[in-house]
Amino acid sequence: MMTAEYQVIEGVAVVTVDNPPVNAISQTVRDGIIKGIDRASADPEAQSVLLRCEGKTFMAGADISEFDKPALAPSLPDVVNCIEACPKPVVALIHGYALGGGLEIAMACHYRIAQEGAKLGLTETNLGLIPGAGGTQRLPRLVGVSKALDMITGGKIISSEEALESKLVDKLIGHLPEKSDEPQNMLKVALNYCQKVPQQTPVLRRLSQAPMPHQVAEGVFDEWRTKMHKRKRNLNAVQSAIDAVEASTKQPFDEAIKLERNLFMLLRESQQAKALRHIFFAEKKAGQFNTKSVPSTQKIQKVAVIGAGTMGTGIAMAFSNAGYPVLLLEKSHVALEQGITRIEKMLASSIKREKITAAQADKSRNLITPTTDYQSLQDVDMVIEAVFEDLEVKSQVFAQIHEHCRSDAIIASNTSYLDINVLAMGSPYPENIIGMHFFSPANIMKLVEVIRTDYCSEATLTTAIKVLKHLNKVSVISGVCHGFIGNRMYQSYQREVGLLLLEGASPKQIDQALYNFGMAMGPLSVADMSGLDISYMMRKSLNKEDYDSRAFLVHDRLVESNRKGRKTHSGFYKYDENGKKLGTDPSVLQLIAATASELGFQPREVKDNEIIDRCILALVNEGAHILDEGIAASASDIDVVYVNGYGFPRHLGGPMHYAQASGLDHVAKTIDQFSSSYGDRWWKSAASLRAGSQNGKWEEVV
Ligand code: T1G
Repeated sequence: MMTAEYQVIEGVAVVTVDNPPVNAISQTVRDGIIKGIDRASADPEAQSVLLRCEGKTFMAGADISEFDKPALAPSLPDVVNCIEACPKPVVALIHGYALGGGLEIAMACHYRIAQEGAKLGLTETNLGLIPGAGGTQRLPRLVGVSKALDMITGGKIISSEEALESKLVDKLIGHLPEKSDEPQNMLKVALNYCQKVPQQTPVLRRLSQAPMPHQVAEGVFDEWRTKMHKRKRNLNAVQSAIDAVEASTKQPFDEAIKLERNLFMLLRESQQAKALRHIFFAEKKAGQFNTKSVPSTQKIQKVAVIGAGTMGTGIAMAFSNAGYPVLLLEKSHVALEQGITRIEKMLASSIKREKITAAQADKSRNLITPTTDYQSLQDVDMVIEAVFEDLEVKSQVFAQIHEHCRSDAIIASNTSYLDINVLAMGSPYPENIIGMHFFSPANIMKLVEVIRTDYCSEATLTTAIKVLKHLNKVSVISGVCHGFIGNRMYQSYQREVGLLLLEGASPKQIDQALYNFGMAMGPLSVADMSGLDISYMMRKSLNKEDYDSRAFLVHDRLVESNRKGRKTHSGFYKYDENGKKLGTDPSVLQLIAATASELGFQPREVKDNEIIDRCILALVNEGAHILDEGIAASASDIDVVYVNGYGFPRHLGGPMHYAQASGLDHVAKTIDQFSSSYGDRWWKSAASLRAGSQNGKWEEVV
């Protein structure tokens, strides 16, 4: 398969890139484009050049999988310079995505036309990089400094309409009536455009020769640095991107481009870039599994959600937002009404945050049918149960579902930690039973743990994952254990938090230390936000010997005195009536001290790095046990769970990648030290950790 074809049509040299699935700019593509441009330059039959792509999209950026290998010539800057220097006008025809290096190539072209619906962006900072082929220099010359800073620091993707408005593209091609002939029709319009552009390319169309972008007020760049320190804290690439854009306003192109390249090459080798590449590919890999055969998948057209509480309504909206008709079933009209009110609030909030339009909200709302009648389940293809987190209650609901559903309907439980095998064993069709653990808010969070019971068929598993892909979710397959992957690891993380409190660290110190490490929120703030009573219930479903009860005695006593966190305006912290944190509650510090004394802890000074090591390595060690038990298929799957479900810093790649970057041998030794100093059985290091990186379960995805 050619990756860059050449043909002349009506005086236009058409260079076509064809590298499915996203026309990533691999070495062969770079080489092919240069060969095509050189040929067009010398071809007397060609008065202008059209650069286009086959398939679903224009170039979606450099080939990320090449970044961990030695750089191969020609480089992307070589391609960009060749295009811009072409003596004949070069036009880029953009459809689908023009991202990263793909947009940099388009900006090296002298003209850009885009199909309506195309999306454009310099997304490199999402990968811990900056544009490395002139993007930080050409974009400000096209759209201005502020727009360029916003796009590059945010790694933002903009619409074709916004691109036209900001002069990033010169012309839009509407979706043509004959959809089936669209590529040909698009080509015809583009050829026509190419035949009309001036044969002599105006100098300003070569952006490297265009004047520096308009001067901006002094201090603008420092304001962006401050803003991004907050919004994209710890991400080095964003600060480098601001430096490179600032250089575009203060140095000639040829000098500033050298700074851009140097910054790019430094970032390319950085741990953050490696971690972000890891998690990018890990998310693509998640949800895939080795199948004995190509399993059939069931067509899912209509779903039902049982339970209209926070989770049930969020799940119902996740489906209705994706265009599925949803039955929302509750046991009483009062509960149903409360659920509908909750949905209205969520829709209003999504509109306010410009996540959806009012029209989309109407469409989604109209797809949800409230009911209290189990008879209405008879024609649904999939049911998701999201009732009270109690196995007995769920078993009763499953019995009612089985009474009214078709025998081939897939039935999922949204439980976040209970033994779904018990529900499957009680079913007449255990092969149709699966877990779909959505994370709250279910209409927003991308992560879903798909729990494969001991009885689940491959068809059921494949169908569930396919449906979740339609919901734009990231699925991770988990086996059955208490808490599955995420919550089981989180229990070990919170155990260390609880012990550190008893040893003398304050709630504020623990939260601040882990926030500074990069966690989205400190663990005690998270506990207050989600409700201390939720984890209290989870612990009550365990046998006492299955967890370190000392670590949770303070949590339990808070719940038992009705201090359940933000919802009761008091937990580890105090909150005002709007839920705003007012600071540590002094009575909680007294409770911690009294409990510590009762348990025989001698308060001591605890250092921040001990807090980080114990909490993060508790995650890693439990994750390694989960890996060894086969509950998770790979270390990268565990990373996907933690980055998408628990606020683990994306630029560290997830807990398992973080351990690998720290050195598994070093991590195993540290855990063994914890085991000897704390003596308890919770620090038994996992076999795969002790085996070190030779253990195949830890292979990196890139
Ligand atoms: N390189 C290599 N593989 C890529 C790729 C890329 N840039 N983008 C996607 N893939 C793979 C992906 O792993 C998956 O593989 C398949 O293509 C389909 O992807 C110098 C340095 C374009 C919006 O950040 O955001 O240019 O799982 O499932 O949902 O300045 O892919 O099938 O084996 O995501 O339709 C900048 C990253 C690079 C774009 C399409 N580019 N890609 O989403 O498909 S850095 C990006 C995406 C750069 C220059 C710098 C999305 C997409 P598999 P998919 P999709």
